[in-house]
Amino acid sequence: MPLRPLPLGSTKLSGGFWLDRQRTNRDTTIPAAAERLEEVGTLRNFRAAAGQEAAGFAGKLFADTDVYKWLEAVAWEQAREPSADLAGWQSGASALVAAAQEPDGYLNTHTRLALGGQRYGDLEKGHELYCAGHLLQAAVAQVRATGDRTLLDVACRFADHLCKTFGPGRLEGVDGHPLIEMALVDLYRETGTAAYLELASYFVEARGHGLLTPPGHHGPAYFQDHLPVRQVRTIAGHAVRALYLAAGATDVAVETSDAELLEALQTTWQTMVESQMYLTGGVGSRWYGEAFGDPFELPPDAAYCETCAAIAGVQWSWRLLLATGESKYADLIERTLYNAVISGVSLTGDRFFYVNTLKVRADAFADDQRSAVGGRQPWFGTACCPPNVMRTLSSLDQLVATSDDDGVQVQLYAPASVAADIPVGHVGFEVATEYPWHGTVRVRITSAPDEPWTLGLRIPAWADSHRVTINGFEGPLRRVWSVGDEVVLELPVAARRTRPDERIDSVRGCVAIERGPLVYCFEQQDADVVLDSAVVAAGELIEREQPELLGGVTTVEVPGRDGPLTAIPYYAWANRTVGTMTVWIREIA
Ligand code: FUB
Ligand code: ZN
Repeated sequence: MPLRPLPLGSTKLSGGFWLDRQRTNRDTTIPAAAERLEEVGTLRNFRAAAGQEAAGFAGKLFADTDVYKWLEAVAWEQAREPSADLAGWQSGASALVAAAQEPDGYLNTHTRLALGGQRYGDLEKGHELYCAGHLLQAAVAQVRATGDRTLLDVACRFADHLCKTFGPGRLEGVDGHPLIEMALVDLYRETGTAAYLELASYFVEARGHGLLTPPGHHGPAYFQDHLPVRQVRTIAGHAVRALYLAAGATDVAVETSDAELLEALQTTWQTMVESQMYLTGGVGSRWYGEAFGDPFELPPDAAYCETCAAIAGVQWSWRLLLATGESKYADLIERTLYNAVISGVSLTGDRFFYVNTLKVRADAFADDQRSAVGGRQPWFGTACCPPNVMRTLSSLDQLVATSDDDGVQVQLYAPASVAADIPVGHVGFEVATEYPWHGTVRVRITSAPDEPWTLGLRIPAWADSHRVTINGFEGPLRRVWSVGDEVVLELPVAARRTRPDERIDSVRGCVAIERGPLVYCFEQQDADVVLDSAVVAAGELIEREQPELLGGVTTVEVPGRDGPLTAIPYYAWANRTVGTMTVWIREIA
């Protein structure tokens, strides 16, 4: 792999935008989830499956995953900073999960409580391996973050059972909802057990051969069973499924040195970015099937952009970044995190968007709990998104930097301390910045060997210029560094206008405002004219730092035909009132 992730704990966010969000996640979101998981019966399902309480199954058939994703967040949080609450949640819920496991390693509370223990009867819709996948991921997080092997033992027993059950000459099938592929590779990396990688590889290769019967009116693309993964060039079907599969297939390609598969995945990623992705990094333009649309089918008002799909996109891009070293993947991680992911949770941390639309019309009608028109919700009947946000924020430090044999690369700009062991020795540095509000990034070397190494600084594709100085002078970033050396990167975060591809008919003739990595939007409450018919004009974009607004943002005033309009960062919309909102706005030609 060209790039490697840094070991857990070697990168620590120390302030700024993302640490604020991590604090809210830790102090509000994760504790609130502990209450919700009890209130709605998700934890009780485990007690009932373990025979500790008499109760029927509550929730959706994949509800176990809500506990697993939350446990994953709890684990990553403890790596950031242990606490008695976190430790208590971890030991309590992990013991419950272990108690619910069956003697042969199988574990699924829905199967036990609602199906009388009947397994694998509905691979299309049953989500049994999807649930297993989230358990495996939580287990890997737990042992890495805390050293606690409770879930890892459960996960390995379950994975061993899966290896005995699935594969050529055994049960030949795949799960309707991918995820197990990525999770098995994670478990393989943690344990070194080759059978887990082999099973992941089997699941990737078996897909696309019509093993599944599509549900309802859907076709096989709904769960990516229309084409073998290595033949896909345009991503299709249910967005979360498609992206988890792509991430897992990338893991398999890397671990098996399968260049053909990796190339197919890179091409598919490129097609997605060029033609199937919203400006926010959100994906999924169809409510029907929660699915990708055709190329350039990107209606802003009907956007689905599920929070989980954005998170899955980050996971896939991270894997491709490591596999190729190409910074366009980190660019998309940044775009998606700042926009499509973080819009999924309120500034207060206790309300969530499932759907991250790019436009809400006046008098829009919320006929679905998932609709953004109703504002962020405290929880959902299908509660996949909230705990997915939690684990993403808790593990964000891990995306800040990477390393290779030549040095360390800063991938996300945030106040942080970074340390890494590279072949020439131990390196360390501190990053200070007010990114994304200001474009100055200072890196101060705190530890350096006597040999040359390269400090890599990603230049985002949105930056049309940049300047780097070392101790005040321009020069190469490969050198023998000394403790105290200071590198200053200047990125032009000034507000800019972005125009859509002509082929996206629903926003043709419109413009969007971006500033650094942030996409902006207009809310009716900031406008004196009716937003649905507002038109913006040429002229200066006026930026205003507003420390008291929405947790501290920079707004952008845009000249309009009928007076100026104020734009706020998209992630912050619907945090005051919920009303008309738009990212794209008509522009006078
Ligand atoms: O099917 C499990 C989860 O529920 C999916 O990932 C989401 O899209 C939602 O449909
Ligand atoms: Zn979701």
